[in-house]
Amino acid sequence: MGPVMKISDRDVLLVIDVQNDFCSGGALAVPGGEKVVPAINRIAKKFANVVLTQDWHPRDHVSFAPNHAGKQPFQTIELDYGTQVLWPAHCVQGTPGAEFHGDLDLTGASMVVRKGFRRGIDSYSALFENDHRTPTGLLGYLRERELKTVFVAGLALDFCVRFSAEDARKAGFEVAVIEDACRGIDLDGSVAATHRSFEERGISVISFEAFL
Ligand code: VGL
Ligand code: ZN
Repeated sequence: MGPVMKISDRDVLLVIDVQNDFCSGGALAVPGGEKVVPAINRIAKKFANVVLTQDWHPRDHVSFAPNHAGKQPFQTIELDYGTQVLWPAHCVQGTPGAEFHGDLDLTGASMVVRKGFRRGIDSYSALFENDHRTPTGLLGYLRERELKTVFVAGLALDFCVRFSAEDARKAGFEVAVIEDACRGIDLDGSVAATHRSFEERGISVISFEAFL
């Protein structure tokens, strides 16, 4: 049987944060994070447009628990843009943890978007930082390239994949999340909340096998 999904030149594969710190042994390891790599490599070959994101924080970043006296990872704080989860220090600019997983095949990617590089603001989404206003520039890229459908894969399903998919949908793109090419962190039911949100917003959830 041929592929169920016909990929067009207006489709883009958005690969979120497949970096060492989100994989086994990393500073903010997502369970099974590295397992997304073979699936992403297989489907990326079929897309004419592939964009990668790279979480890219300064060492004094506001989202790092060790930068807040008395705070532990996974506690939250209130910032002027809303509630912020505090994470272990991760994806520090220029460190091995911030590099893409060594087995990720980057050859077909046309664009790498770095995010989270401003000290005072986190950025889960590939399109807007966590104030929902500061643009990364990716929305302009997608529009200027006249791309229409955004397929999302990578890490973590319930944070950066979720926020990226939701922002792309809000901006008017068709959006499909390739569920088995993602893995979640799952804090306080955040994976279940992600699935409910995708359903409410008309974000499709598909399997990477649809492309094979
Ligand atoms: C992410 C937490 C902090 C992600 C990035 O890639 O989902 N999560 N920074
Ligand atoms: Zn981060």
